[in-house]
Amino acid sequence: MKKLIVIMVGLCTAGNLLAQDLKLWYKNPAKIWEETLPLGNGLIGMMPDGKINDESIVLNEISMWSGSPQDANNYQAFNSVGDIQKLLFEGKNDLAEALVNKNFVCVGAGSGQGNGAEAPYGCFQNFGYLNFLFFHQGETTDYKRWLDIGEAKAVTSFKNSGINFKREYFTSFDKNVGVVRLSADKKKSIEFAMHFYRDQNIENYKVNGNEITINGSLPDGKGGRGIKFAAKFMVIAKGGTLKDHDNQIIVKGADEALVLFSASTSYYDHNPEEYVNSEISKVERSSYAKLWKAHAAKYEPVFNRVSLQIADQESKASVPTDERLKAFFNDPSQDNGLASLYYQFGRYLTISSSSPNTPKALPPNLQGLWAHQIQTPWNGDYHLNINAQMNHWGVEVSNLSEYHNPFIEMIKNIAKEGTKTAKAYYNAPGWVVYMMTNIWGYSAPGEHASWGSSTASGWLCNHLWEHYQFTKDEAYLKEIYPVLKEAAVFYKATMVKDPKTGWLVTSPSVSPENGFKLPNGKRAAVVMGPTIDNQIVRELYESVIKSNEILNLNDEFAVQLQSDIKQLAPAVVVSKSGRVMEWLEDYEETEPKHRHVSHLYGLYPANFISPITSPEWADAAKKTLEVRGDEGTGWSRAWKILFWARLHDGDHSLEILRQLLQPAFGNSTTYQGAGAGTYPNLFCAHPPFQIDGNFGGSAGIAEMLIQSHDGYIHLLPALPSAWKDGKVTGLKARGNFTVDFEWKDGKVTNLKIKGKKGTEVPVIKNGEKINFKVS
Ligand code: FUC
Repeated sequence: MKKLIVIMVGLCTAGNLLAQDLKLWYKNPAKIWEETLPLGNGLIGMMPDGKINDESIVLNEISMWSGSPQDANNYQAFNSVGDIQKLLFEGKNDLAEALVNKNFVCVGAGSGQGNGAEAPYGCFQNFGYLNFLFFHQGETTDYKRWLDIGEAKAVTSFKNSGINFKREYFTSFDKNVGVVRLSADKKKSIEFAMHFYRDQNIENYKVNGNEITINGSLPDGKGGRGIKFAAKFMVIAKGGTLKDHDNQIIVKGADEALVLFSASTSYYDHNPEEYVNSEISKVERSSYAKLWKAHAAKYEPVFNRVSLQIADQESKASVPTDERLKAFFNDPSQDNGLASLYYQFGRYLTISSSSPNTPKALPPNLQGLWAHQIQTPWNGDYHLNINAQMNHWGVEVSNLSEYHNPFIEMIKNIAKEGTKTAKAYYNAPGWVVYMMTNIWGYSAPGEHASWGSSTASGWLCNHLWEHYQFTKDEAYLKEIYPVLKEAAVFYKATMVKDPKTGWLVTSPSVSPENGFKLPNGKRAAVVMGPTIDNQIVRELYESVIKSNEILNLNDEFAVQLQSDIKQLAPAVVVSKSGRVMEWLEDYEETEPKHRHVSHLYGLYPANFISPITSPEWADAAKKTLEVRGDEGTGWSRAWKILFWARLHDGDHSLEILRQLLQPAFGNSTTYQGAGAGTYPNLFCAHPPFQIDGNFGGSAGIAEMLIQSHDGYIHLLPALPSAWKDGKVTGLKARGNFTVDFEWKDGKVTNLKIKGKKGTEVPVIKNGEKINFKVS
């Protein structure tokens, strides 16, 4: 009887708070790259496929970039800007666009239309493959492979000829090395041949006893050599025999083997060969246990800053991840655990694809740091009209603030290059960069007006400011103030007065990357004052004005901005159809369901549009989203999760999370959403793989649980009805607060806010505005 009551209670409640489920796991080896499991320490990456007889591990190094520094600015461009602006004043956008394409784009090959591997722009590329041939002959049973994101470790295990084999892989967060341990429960069972493979640009390949060393260099895109790279592999076998043969190391009859891997490039201003020798020498005498302990001690405290449990009726942890994806797409309410796993996977990818404590660390690129091709899609670069930004949307709220730093450093560097671009295109002071960059500091516009002529400098400043908002670090704010200010200096110097409205607007520009129909029936993309620019410039001016106040700088320039800001276009103009206008004119879009929703920049990441502070604009944003539709490429879906979260509609956010997690098995490239979703290894499918959707989706889940942009710490602002009960610890709110709480039946319980002791902070809890004492 007692048992029956317990079961009944179990059925009646919303679900159980189960332990965090932090494993991706599969019953079969990976057949395609998008099934392999990503490991990385921010510098190097490994993706094992777990094949039984011929395992291949895709290797990466985040600075593996071809190309070289180039000046792609057209220093004559400023001579045309007046004519372009005049044509725009006259409504001749098609002619203005032709002139932009002629005189206002980059010089030279630019990004090589996204195929810049051999151009000066270059591309991020695969490092190579570590290939194993194992000599298993019997039948294999009990096969399983997994990635434990709580430990940052992958494992393949199976039984062959009655012997249990285990392969463990991790990229250490302690020393910069990759580690593979091959073991079995019967002595003398470890037998394999191992070699390194890369089909281009290898200059030396040496096998010597238990070591393989390689080096080479990548084309600089100007007919010479650019980045130098090197790698070293070492096999340490227990028992058995080891010999080198041809390009391979062959191990027979060993009890166990440890494979160590180090890779680096000259990007870091060191000799990569010396570097890999030194990294391997630091670990070659360490036991696996010692290596593991040092790795865990560095990784786990960072990962464990946040925990998330969303209650489920029953755990689905025993279902393989690819099958869970399919089931989630049918009914997301049956597996809340997958939503929290996906959230934590985003945090895992952040920690794995950037190394904030390393000098010259790079931020995650379009693929994080994982690539299996030489010519990566869109050069695996840093696209600045949504993608590189989205890669950082979750870092602050998800308690990984220092993972913003490599991006912030990149912004500071590109700001220096961008002073040349401001001169070249407008003969203006300050700095500007356009919609893409690379590790070489590219700042010029792209090759074509329709996608290459939006400025990104203002949007990048959003990241500088948000980092301050969350950390409240005034020393940092002082450091970045000149970067914010000089970005504003550029806009102030170059904006023009729209003759119709009298507003100060950017010109020329585009609303990324959408176009419209002109009254003469022609299509165009180039305009003055697209809504996104109006919002970005307003936000930038506000942050300069506020920084000047906070830092007591008495900067006359910030005072001038106070009058300029009054002349800017409003952040939102509502169209006759009740939507947020994308341009100054109420044009008909060429693609009404375009993946970019740039005119809602003011809803997220900025905060001009809010159901609390500007409900009419929030209604217009809702209408805009309804017309734009839920579908889209991977990152577009992720952005829409955030939009609906900001509109406080958790059920709609969850519906789009369902679509973001749509099982994706193709890897072609499409723009309108066909094939978009999530690959079996939980990588986001644009398609092809693009990591922004992972980071955006993870940020979206956080935004459903906490928001702090409206002057309140708003708890559960967009809780889906399926997420009845749950518990979260360690989320961050603006003001440098750390927030833990539980919720039951949608109501917050057990709230704890850590921060400056004794302060009272405005909180919205269960729909009520209260002041909460910080502990
Ligand atoms: C932008 C987007 C594309 C793609 C590319 C890398 O140009 O419009 O969809 O994500 O970046």
